[in-house]
Amino acid sequence: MPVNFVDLETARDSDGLRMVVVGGVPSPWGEAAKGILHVKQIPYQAVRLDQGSEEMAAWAGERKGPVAIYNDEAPRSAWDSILLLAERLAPEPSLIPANAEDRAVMFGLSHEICSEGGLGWMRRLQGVHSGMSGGEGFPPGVAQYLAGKYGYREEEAASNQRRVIDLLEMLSARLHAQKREGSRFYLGSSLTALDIYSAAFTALLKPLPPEHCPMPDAMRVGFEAMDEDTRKAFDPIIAEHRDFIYDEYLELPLSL
Ligand SMILES: N[C@@H](CCC(=O)N[C@@H](CS)C(=O)NCC(=O)O)C(=O)O
Repeated sequence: MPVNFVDLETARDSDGLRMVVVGGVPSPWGEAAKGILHVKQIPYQAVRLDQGSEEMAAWAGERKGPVAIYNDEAPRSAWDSILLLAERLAPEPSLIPANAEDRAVMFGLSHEICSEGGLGWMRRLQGVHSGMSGGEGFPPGVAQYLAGKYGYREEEAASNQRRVIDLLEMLSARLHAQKREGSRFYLGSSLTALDIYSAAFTALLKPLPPEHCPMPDAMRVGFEAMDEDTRKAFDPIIAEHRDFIYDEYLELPLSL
């Protein structure tokens, strides 16, 4: 079922789970959260983020997405807090390994994808850098806006690029090793939240095709832009894994 979008008043006046999400583009943090809720069949109302709305900021506590709000509990915006809430609301199917060591690996690798300094964060800064230096990244206005909000510093561009390459190589090496063991998942032989994070964050390198992911052309160019070395590090196995996870577990087309 497509995501149930409602307006702010409707969401605010409701109980249960509500989620503020970025609209119009496949924002990977939001798409991962939607994917987790879909796999667990947790019903929720979604509201598209309006960065200029004081009322929305007062309710959600910030001007970013996603923010998950359950009943009268405090809003949750961190990727891991949203995952833990989803596990609490619907323990099955579990997306977090029961074994402590596997769990540590799952959260560690997910951190490298989703947290500050991780793949998503650094790809965003790469798009900002290229958009601000006349390249093919985000359109200049968008790049300027994201630069101020997400800590862009020009002198860090080269180390940001190295981090992206390093993470892409680490993730693809793991998928290749798993494939040799006969598994299509990052960890063991079943789906974890890590598979969903990787699938969603691949949008920042190669968004799903327009029939599955409609988005403004200029933003698609920004999501896809990459230098030659980053392109070489983006092993096809990462997008193949993404296609497998979307085909088998997630919902297409995306509801943006
Ligand atoms: N809170 C998330 C990250 C949130 C985030 O980076 N949101 C971006 C996703 S593209 C956003 O809201 N962008 C739109 C904007 O800043 O206006 C986490 O660290 O787990």
